[in-house]
Amino acid sequence: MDQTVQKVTNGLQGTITIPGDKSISHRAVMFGAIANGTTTVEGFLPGEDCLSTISCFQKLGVSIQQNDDKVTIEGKGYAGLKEPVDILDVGNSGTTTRLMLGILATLPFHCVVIGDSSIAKRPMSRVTNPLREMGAKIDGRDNGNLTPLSIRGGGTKAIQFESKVASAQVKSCILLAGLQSEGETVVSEPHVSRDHTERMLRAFGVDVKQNGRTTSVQGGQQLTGGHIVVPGDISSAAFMLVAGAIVPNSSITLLNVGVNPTRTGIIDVLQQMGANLVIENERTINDEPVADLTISTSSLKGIEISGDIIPRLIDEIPVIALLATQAEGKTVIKDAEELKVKETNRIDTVVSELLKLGASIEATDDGMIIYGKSDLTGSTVKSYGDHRIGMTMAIAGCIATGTVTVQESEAIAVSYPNFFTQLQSLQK
Ligand code: SPQ
Repeated sequence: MDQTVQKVTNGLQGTITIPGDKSISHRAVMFGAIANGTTTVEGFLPGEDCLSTISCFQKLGVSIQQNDDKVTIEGKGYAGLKEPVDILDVGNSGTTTRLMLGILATLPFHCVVIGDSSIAKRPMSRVTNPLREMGAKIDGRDNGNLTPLSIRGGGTKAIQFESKVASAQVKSCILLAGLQSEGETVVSEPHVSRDHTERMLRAFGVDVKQNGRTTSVQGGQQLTGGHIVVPGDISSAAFMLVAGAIVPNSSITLLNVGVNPTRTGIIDVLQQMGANLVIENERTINDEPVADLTISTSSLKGIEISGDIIPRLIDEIPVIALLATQAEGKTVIKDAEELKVKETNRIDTVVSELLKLGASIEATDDGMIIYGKSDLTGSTVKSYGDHRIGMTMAIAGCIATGTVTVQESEAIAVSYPNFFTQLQSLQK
């Protein structure tokens, strides 16, 4: 589906409530499914990825009712999960694939996991290899690296695993498998990745130990259902934050944004570039920090983004690249090779599509270099089926002269189903 976006002439103004966090919504459903007792979720993200998680766990025999942002999960512990008759289709969701494999690795039955054409290209050996080491039987294309994957779990043993990549999906997968394995499972990573799994497992009554880049759980722990309130997704808010910073005469307030420090790299970048950003009403919900953010247009300067901050803003790099096209001077993004294994190779897709609009940007082996400030010109661009590329291009349309036509814009529903409605509501 093509979506056209016109240059915004009178600025973006107003207040919106950012929809639920995708990472936290997935985890609420999965942990509710393996917990004992009922879990109720409020603020759930009804995006396609999280609906895939619900559908997979329903196929595993768990009773789950979802109505917009409310979900009720009738957990019966691990014993409540049964061998599915059907394949488990994860759609476009890497989080569903990798976290669910961690749970399936401990269950004594057979499952087949498939996804869409993007999932079929994403590397799974980063989780299937350690899960095999723990004792799960896994096969699939490319020796178990690519979907479709078949898995027969059960009888797993704890592992001491040193991950080569800073990935919350890898860390969460191994910790989930560790919960039902004999002994203590320890995962370490090169930089700290998002810690929603650790925080939410504690809310479900699990003892999780964390020390710097190392996290561990003791096997044999049971989860107890409860009430989870999901904050707004800072990765979705990022598109509106960038719009507010670069569209002339804008001032917008985003309510209920999750500001977990493992996710707030975008805030640090905006502040370092000179954005006019106010953080208010800071509070904590279910052990997750939340705040309201107000951003207004300002002049920006280029910076270097590398090292420890990368996992804290990995999903925001496409829209940060757009932001950098409007900053004076050079912005260098390094240490971000992980972008190559997302829904698309996001180094290639963001560079190729911003070039079509007239940006001065070049790809590097581990990131990109952007030279600002450039005037962007409307053109036809593609999302390549990647929600974050689609939204980046739509925000570019707000400042480009003429019209930006975003092809395959339906991908945006993966994480931000009401993106265009909210963007429209900010225009006078
Ligand atoms: O779920 P999926 O498809 O992997 O989604 C993405 C996204 O842009 O929405 C990545 F493509 O987010 C990941 C994120 O990049 C969600 C996530 C999580 O919920 O644990 C962790 C990050 O991935 P990783 O591989 O670094 O662990």
